[in-house]
Amino acid sequence: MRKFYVTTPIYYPSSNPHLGHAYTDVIADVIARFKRKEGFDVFFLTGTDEHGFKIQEHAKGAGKTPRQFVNEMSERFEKLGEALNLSNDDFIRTTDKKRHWPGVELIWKKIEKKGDVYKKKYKGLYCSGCEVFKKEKELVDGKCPDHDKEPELVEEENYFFKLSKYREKIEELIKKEEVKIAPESGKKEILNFLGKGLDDVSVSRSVEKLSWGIPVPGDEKQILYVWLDALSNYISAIGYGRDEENFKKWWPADVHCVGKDILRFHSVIWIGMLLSAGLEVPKNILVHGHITSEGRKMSKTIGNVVDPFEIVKEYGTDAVRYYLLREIPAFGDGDFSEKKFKERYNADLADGLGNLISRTVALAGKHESIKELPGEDIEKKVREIKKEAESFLEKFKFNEALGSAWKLIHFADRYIEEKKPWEKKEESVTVVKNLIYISASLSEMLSPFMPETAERIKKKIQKKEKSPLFPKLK
Ligand code: ME8
Repeated sequence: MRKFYVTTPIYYPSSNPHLGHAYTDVIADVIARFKRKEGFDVFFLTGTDEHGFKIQEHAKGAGKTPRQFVNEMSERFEKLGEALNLSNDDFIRTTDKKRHWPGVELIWKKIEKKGDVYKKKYKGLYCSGCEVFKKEKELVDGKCPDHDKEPELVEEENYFFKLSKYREKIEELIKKEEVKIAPESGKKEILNFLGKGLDDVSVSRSVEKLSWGIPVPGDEKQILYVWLDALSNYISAIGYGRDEENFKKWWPADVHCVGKDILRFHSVIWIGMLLSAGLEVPKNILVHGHITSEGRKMSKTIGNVVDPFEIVKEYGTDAVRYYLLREIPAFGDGDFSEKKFKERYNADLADGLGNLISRTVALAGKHESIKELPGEDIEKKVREIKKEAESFLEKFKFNEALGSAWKLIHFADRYIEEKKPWEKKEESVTVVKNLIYISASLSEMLSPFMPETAERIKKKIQKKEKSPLFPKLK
């Protein structure tokens, strides 16, 4: 059986999860479910990134120890996974000393042994929102544009990783698509960035400044940079440094799903670290845009967040999954508003899909059992549409794959209108048979996107259940 390893970023549990986190979760889940359906042995990983300044500050603000704080907050991200019906196989926490730390320590040792680590006095502007040193020219009015915050001036001696040494190799891997960045615009952005040269990066902080993290192996006075710690989750979770066999089974990752804000970390620093440690590189990096609200990136720091638990509670898991996958273009930004959400829900789920299933059930009710195969023309149409949807999914174009499924719904609606089975009794068996086949095919096509709905469609058709699939919203 061929393997497939898919990951989400590990989220900072600095405050409650919001709809932006839900988005990456859901797209990674669709990929995982789709690949399982295709017969792959899938490992789907998510988790939380629990060290660093940001967490240290937030814990302090909440009057808790970092340990207490992350235990409570990380659970909320796990709960979000449950609310979204994620099929993840694991949830890694970077504070897990047994499962995560050995992998981080091993990759550090490999990088050090390669001669790629050196100590240097350094002065720079640190944004704890990004957990990164910023260049003067990246600031707007002296502030980090993503976090609306002035970075802190930091001056100390720490360890540096010779990232510059790997610039050409990283460039080549991305150009040749050995590390394939989708979409093309993401690839271009990174090649453009690499084209300007690459600096070495600071990869540790003094323990007096930052105590909440993993100590540098062999130097207790320094704490590893949170990104080096975090990126290693992708190998630590599958056994790097503690279970070689399992690690070999899953690595390299088939796809890392990331928001565009963290593409550079994944396509430059992470690839550099892996090259230095002599490890294979991930095959794909799937970059998505941001969910905006009030025209700005939805973010905890900006404070314009939508609570995913609330909308799941109000509208149901699959309606939320559907909205995210359909309304947010796979590679661009997309806005969330409750008004738009309701419009989509009513038009596509209640009137579109729901109505087709209700009509099919109502028509099927008149016939005892229908076991024959569908007509050839219908089978051909369904096959074509399914193929189209699958090819969109292979390219991670989720909204377009759903568009194909809705093409089938519109086709079935037209078919009913044309055939008018309620008028021509003798033809109605054929029409119902075809509609049942279409409904079953829709259930299958939609299963990676809306797993519960897919099951409910099957049940409704089998049991001729009349209740609506998606009751209309006011
Ligand atoms: O960056 N729209 O964690 P984070 C869409 N811990 N996606 C969004 C989003 C939005 N408005 N806001 C967040 C970190 N995301 C690091 C990652 S990985 C080794 C370490 C999603 O909690 C998106 O995937 O800030 C983004 O990349 C991720 O959450 C960042 O989450």
